[in-house]
Amino acid sequence: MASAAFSVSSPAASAVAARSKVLGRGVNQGRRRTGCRVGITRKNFGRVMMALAVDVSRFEGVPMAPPDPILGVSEAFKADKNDLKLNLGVGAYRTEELQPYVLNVVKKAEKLMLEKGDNKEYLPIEGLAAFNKATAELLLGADNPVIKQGLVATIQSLSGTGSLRLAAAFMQRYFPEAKVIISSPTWGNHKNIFNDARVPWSEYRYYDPKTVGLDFEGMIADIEAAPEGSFVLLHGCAHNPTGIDPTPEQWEKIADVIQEKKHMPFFDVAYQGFASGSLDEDAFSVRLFVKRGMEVFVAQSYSKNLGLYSERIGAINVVCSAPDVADRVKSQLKRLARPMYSNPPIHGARIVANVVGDPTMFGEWKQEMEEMAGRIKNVRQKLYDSLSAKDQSGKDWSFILRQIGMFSYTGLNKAQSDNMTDKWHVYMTKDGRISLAGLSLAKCDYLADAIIDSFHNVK
Ligand code: KET
Repeated sequence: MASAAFSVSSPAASAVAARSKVLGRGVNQGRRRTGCRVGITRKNFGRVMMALAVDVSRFEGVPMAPPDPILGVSEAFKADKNDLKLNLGVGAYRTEELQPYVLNVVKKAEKLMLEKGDNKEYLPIEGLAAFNKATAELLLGADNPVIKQGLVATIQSLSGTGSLRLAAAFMQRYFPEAKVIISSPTWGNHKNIFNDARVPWSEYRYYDPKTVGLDFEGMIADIEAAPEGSFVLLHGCAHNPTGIDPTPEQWEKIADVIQEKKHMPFFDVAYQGFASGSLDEDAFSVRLFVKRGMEVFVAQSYSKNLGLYSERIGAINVVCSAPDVADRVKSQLKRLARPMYSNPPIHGARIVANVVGDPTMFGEWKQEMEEMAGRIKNVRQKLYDSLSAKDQSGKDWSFILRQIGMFSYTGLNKAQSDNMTDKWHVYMTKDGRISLAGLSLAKCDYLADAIIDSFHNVK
């Protein structure tokens, strides 16, 4: 006899009951699959009234999670068999032939590492010392006084995401009253990170659809209106998804308001060197805040600028007002990391330390970074040219040229983005973002056709 109704109170158990009913799963069937028995048997004067024993998985109450809005796009792309398909979803650099790219300098560093026969011992909780030194110096400038004075607590963590998550855990523990304000829009995972760390967040205005530019007044007003002592999440450069950054003058004003309101600046630096091609130029915003003597959080990633996506190499830096504060903050970051993932992986850390520590390789890296940034700029220009030549409506596409970094925020809405994928096999995120790093010059005309069709023919 298959399942029958039984009375339970928890939602998970109700889901079990409902699904078992639908599935019509038999007792033995369930037991074979799961080996666990869930249910109740009610007896009536020695006679079994209903066969209520239902064998189902203990995970019956676990619903299917939706695909990730960014990484899920790559999965959908892989499943598409059409030759025209184009993956402009995830921000990952491709060559002009649309192939993944391992930097030559990374291969060189790996070869040296192999020859040296480095071991695979555990790293300390805070990571590789040579990496931590290199990463803080890249971010702040090697001769920055805050480094010399021991004011920076740096912990190697699991790339940008893991570093943000560690900082969020720190916030939750030591600033339980504080909330973080994030730009509208922002990288989708920011919300997940703060949600999972139980850090409340709200949005500040950033993007103005009318001008396809920065809503600077809105941004300043919202940062000003946030409760004193809020954390303000800022994209160090190449804002994701909009590709719109404040000007140096605007950064000064943002710093003014944050300082006045005693907020805590919290930078996400995932694209240093990728926006302009220059590591120093792209660190302008962070260095400006540090120069003012402010305490600052900065999460760093080497996924994009060194192409180390799957090595999960990055860091969280906390610039503090005194060396003993930095020591204490660092000790607590280590304490948080230990039960989460114990200690970070060594391979990517060694690559970064070797590349940055060797003047020849450092030079080669900068050159390759410039080439990558340059290829994206070329594609950006070509896409604009194609759109302007093909679109007869008179629409101004020049916002594409004003955006920087890996992405273009096209302004296409969800239905239009769906059309891009369903009709044209162009995979992109549903907020209208396309990764120009996944586009080639050869595909610009095709993409322009897809965008024009979606923009004008889909509401
Ligand atoms: N911050 C920003 C702003 C960002 O765009 C990414 C990645 C990260 C942090 C984290 O990268 P990590 O590899 O953890 O160091 N963004 C691309 C990939 C992703 O969504 O994970 C993207 O937006 O496509």
